Amino acid sequence: MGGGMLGHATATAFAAGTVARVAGLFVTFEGIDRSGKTTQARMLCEALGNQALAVREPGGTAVGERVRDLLKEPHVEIAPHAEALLFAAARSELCRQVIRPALEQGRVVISDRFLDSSLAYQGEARGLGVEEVFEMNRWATDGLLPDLTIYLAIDPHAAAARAGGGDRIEGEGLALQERVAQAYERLAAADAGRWRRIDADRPAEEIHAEVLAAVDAARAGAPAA
Ligand code: ATM
Repeated sequence: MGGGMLGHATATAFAAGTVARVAGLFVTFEGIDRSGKTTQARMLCEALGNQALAVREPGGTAVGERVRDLLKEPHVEIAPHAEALLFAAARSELCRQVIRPALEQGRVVISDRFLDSSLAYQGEARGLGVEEVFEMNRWATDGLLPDLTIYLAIDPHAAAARAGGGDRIEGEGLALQERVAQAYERLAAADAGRWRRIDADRPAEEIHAEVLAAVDAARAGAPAA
């Protein structure tokens, strides 16, 4: 398994902000494959209406969508370092072209996955090291972090029983999803101010109500957890 979770010094420096905070609210959804992120991101977006902007990772820009196709292609072999760099390249474009401008206009940006996916999948599950992947992404994104990260927690066996899946990473099976789930648990526990852990093995409407409450709390400046 990869390096440790974020060191205290790094987490503190990043929380303090290397880049000035912008207006708006940046909400991300995280979780293993088939945890319901995409459904919940859509429901939140619909609930917020025009003030919301939905994005997905990787994707959302010309480069990002092409990188997405490459990363999802089942027959392309990609080594872990290149995989991490490709996700970060797509993320960098999305931050500069879409997310930051929308936040500066005061919108609520809702992203289906962000930097924490790279920490969990590439940093921890692929063994590249969470600190290393974090630093590389900090450079790629100019230090943009979500205001609120919703973690949809579900047992990997229960998630596997749900329909869907099938791309290159999803096809790697339960062992990878278990490592990723453990990584998410540690990341969420290490920064309770940003993360909100929600039990995802429940009806979508129940989860949505908790998501809305967490977003309201984040807007009011209250701790997310
Ligand atoms: P979706 O589940 O959101 O479609 O993402 C596709 C895959 O990309 C997903 N695989 N599985 N299981 C998670 C993976 N991924 C990473 O490994 N690192 C990242 O930084 C991102 C954004 C996604």
